[in-house]
Amino acid sequence: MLRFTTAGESHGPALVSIVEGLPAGLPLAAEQVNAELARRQQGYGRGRRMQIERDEIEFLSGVRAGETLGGPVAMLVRNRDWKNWVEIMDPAPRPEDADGGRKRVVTRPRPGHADLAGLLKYDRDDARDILERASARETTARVAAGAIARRLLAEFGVRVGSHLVHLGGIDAQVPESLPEDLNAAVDASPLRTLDDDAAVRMMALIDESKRAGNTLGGICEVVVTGLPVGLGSHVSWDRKLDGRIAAALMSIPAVKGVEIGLGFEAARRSGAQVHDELDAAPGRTHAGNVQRRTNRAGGLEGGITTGEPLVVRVAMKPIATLMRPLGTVDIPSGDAAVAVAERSDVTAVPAMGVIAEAMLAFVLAQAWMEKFGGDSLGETRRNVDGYLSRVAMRVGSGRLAQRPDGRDLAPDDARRD
Ligand code: EPS
Repeated sequence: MLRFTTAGESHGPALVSIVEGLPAGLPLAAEQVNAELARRQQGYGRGRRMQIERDEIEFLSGVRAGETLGGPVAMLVRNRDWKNWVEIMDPAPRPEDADGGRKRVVTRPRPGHADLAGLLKYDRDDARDILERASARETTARVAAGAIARRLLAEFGVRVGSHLVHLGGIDAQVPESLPEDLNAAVDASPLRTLDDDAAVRMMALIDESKRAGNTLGGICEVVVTGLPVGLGSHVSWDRKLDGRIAAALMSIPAVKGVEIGLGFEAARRSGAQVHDELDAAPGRTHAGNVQRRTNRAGGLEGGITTGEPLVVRVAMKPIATLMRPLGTVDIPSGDAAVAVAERSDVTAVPAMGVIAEAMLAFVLAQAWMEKFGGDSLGETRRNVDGYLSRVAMRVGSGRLAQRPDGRDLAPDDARRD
């Protein structure tokens, strides 16, 4: 099973990302991971922290001479800001300090943040013990894991991209057909959107929100091309790929909604206006020689990929740290107070798109390895080729079906199938 875990606090010494279950022989260079980390650091509306950090990984294990070994890949990302936080985040007890090492204690929890629920659940007196881990800084380690997943998928022609489609009440116009290399088209844009006019208005809104001490949410669309039919499964709830995708994306800090294809809009339409009609499409082998006239399903039917592009929209609420803070209670006294105003961003929606790409890439790489397996990349590739050559023989072949050896099935065999 392909899986990953992360460790690290926002202002601690470093973040760690461990990816396990990769096949051996996958070409992998630190620069490929770092390129994704740099993309996550972009976006208009981020605060000063992003000027301090320059996120780069160091491989600690699992990679040799530019190839995976099949063992866990551990990656370290140092926090440059750590040097400013040693006294506050020191793992060691500090008996020499009058406050025992507990500086910048947070007792006025921010509405909408994990501060209060976490503090009560973990029985802490200082919400910093919660917020340092709840911080979206952790998503750096997710993007590092996702970069490896993306690298695996790229071996098979699968490409993951995203763009921002909404920010704080302003919609971006989305063209009828997206550029083939979506990220190449939007990464240079300060908001990662395809609509330059909307971007200008969004940036003005971000400036206005900053002056007002307020924050903004938004929506990104993530698009995956090159997937074959058959990842995920209809047979059990926890193998349905749409559910797994939604869970992974909903786990991103501040994400409040996920739509696949038409999403909520599908509930408002009739069946004839929702379901994608089929045409035979000889040669479109990855989709079983079929083409859908529309892609309202967003590339998934029955929890299984269809071979059409996977299209997912992810909604992020405004960041919970407001510079003009909201009302709260002071925990020790119970008195009315205003929430803590930690340094933060006005918006991180452009970065969320990159994080969503990473999480989606990881779930797809997991489904890929479940379907095709393989201890080495070569073995995975042979399994993929075998499956795709079978799928290529299906719809429109003029036959019922064939055996894996290529011989026609006799009608009785077909019945037994
Ligand atoms: C964050 C607050 C800010 C963000 C941070 C997430 O950090 P700081 O408190 O150090 O200014 O910049 O995001 C990152 C550090 C990052 O790498 O994305 C928060 O409270 O969630």
